[in-house]
Amino acid sequence: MKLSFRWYGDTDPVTLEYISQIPAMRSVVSAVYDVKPGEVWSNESIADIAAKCKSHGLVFDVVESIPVHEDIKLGRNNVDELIEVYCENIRRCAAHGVRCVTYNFMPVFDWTRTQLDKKAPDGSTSLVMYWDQMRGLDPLKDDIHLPGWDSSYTQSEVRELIGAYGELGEEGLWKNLERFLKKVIPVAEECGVRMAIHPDDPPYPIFGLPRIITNEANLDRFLAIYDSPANSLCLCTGSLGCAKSNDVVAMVRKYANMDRIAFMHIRNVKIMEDGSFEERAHLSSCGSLDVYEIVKALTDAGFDGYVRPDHGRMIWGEVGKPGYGLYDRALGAAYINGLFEACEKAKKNG
Ligand code: DNO
Repeated sequence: MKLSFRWYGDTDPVTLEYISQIPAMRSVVSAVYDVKPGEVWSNESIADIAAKCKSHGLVFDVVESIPVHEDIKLGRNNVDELIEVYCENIRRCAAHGVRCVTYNFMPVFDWTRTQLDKKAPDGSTSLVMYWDQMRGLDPLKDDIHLPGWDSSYTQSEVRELIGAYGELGEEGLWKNLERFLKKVIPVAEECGVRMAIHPDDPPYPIFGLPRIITNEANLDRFLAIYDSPANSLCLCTGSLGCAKSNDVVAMVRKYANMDRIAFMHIRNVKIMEDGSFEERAHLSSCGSLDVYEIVKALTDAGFDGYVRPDHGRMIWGEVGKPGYGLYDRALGAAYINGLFEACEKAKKNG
């Protein structure tokens, strides 16, 4: 596996120097952040990220994300033009060494939580989604903002989008995803890039919006649309794992054996009685997922893709971007390194 770490660019308080000091760290996961969805990334900006990573002994070979414009997901009139811009961004990233591009096909909102700083008894804080808080939120009425969401939309635009997705429905969204893949994947194949779709987080409808990258049946359907390693998954254990019905270990085993996982996001979640969930430390014993079994499934399959420790808690007084501080993600990386070393040695020794 290739160990990687997300970096939000020059303004990220977690510097490349710190990232490079994490044992076995290899790749940087980043993006051009000052461009809106639907615009072309400048070669200079991509080259600048690559050069900065290189100067710290790291490789910029994973992009997260090239965002998919809402008009592509909605199949609106300028969709072909927007898909062409998307393809151009893939070509440009590939020319600067990128081998994996992460994206999602979630309507309007990326990941959704109801609180970003829930305090645990030990004083650490983390992101949570509690149903009783969720029921009080209505994006049609309230002006809600979360760091994972595109903040460039005004509230009335959000309202309009929600209405349009309601009319489109799940099958309409599948159709638009298919149109996107049939144009984008051949370009990715040509330039040696693996596209990695991120599951919907959480993997069930929220605010009445259709969500389709949610469970095994839908992942099968997604992969069958274009049968190529360039059309792969970013298998986020925490996103899929917050629905009790998803057997994450079995999913990792199946898709790793098919060589359809390009990127792993590894983190743990604790599912509560009512289906609410809390993000926890990465260790199996801290949440509902068996992270050892997940890593074992990967090593059994000879997985050689990218892995990053996903969301950490805020610990040791760190202040920063929720989910993306240094300390707990670095502990996650150390844990992941340990699991891989143990599983790989056990496999070798039979
Ligand atoms: C959350 C992330 C997601 C992910 C996008 C991929 O922290 O895992 O925001 O980057 O969904 O497009």
